[in-house]
Amino acid sequence: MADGYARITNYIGVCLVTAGPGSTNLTTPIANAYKDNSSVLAITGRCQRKYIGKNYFQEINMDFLNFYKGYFVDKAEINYVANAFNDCLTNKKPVQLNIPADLYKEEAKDINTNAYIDINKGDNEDTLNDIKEITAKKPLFLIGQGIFGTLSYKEMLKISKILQKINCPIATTFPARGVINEKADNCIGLVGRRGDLKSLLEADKIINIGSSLSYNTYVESVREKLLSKTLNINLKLKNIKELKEFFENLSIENNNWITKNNNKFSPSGDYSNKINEIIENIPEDAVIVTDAGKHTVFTCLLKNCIIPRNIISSHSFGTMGFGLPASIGVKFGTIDFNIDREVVLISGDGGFLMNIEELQVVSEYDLKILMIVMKNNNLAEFCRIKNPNFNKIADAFGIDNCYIEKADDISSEIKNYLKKNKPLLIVVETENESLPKPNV
Ligand SMILES: Cc1ncc(C[n+]2csc(CCOP(=O)(O)OP(=O)(O)O)c2C)c(N)n1
Repeated sequence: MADGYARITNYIGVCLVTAGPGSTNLTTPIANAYKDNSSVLAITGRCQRKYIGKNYFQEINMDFLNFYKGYFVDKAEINYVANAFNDCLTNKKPVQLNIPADLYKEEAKDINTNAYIDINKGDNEDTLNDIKEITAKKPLFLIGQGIFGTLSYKEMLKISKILQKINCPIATTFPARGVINEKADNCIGLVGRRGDLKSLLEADKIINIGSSLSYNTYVESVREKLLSKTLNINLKLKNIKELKEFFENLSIENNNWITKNNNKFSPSGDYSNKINEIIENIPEDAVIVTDAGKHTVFTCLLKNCIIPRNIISSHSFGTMGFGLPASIGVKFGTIDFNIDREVVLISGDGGFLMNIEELQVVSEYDLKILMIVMKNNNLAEFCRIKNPNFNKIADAFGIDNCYIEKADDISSEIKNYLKKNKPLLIVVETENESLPKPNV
């Protein structure tokens, strides 16, 4: 939930757990946030300091959550909170703040607000001065989600306009999709494992802004070739003005040397047809949250992203069970930040079962989320599964639900849902379908 909240708001998602088992339950989500560069602040419990290391009830070494960093709070000082918050926000990584029980009884003193770094102090100046001219004949901009820096949500939306004005092809990683409207003439869209490779190969210079260049983007077979012609620009944007100035000061051989690849994947079997029908019936700017599985790939291949965070997925960890809680966090984020977008979860049946108890949160807060479970009775290609009756489960949680067998019925259910203001679970019976081969 905290991860979903952080991604849609481009701010911080905070979660709070008890000591021991509460914290071990966070292992997968924190690893997920770490791999996908998401600002999750995990506040974890601990026994009183005098019992630490003494085999006390629920006492265990807590370092396992420090994939990136963790703070053990040893004194009642607010600086721990300020530093953890700052680290988490500016570095786009999960941070643990572990607070022993006895400290809750003390009052925080010595508040030194100068102890943490001011994120508004520029550290981009060198980068901006160093790179003034790009002389390549076939330059290609590769944009990753690092470009979002610590921009506000509203500023994230403004990047598209700046990028569309550049007369040079622009490609994106999956997490950055929609940073420029994929329908724009100069936008190649997604590149890499599930996207275009031709443009990456043909470019004579790839200017990377904000991509970690993971194997999802620079796939194994062409990785070295691509790395050798990549220029990394380490922009950490704090405001949109910096990006505007960067492009205004940059002299590039402006040309749109590539024709857009229109050979997009088109739906063929039952699974992809139904995913396509869903995509065509929800608002274009909806935040689609996926789980991990075939539905993720079909959604990725069939959706044209027009706005940042059009699709939120577990990109680098591929975590089943991510979708439902992440969609809840996204929904809370849209409420808190006045983001007027529908939230749609597309999940497989296997992944949906992994965190199905979170339906209680959807029910309790009456969150308007469209939850769609693609019921193919299979875990991707791996094996068949027996499913419970998802509709009865939704009934038990007091959530409206329906069961769809034909693709033609998807449209009317979604139209009705959009008119109302409450959650709905749609179970879509689906045949299994093989995925197209990825680029490797
Ligand atoms: C926690 C976890 N366990 C196992 C996997 C390996 N895995 C990836 S996709 C997948 C199957 C997903 O099945 P389902 O949720 O039904 O979605 P579908 O593929 O049918 O769309 C599995 C087992 C994983 N990614 N995460």
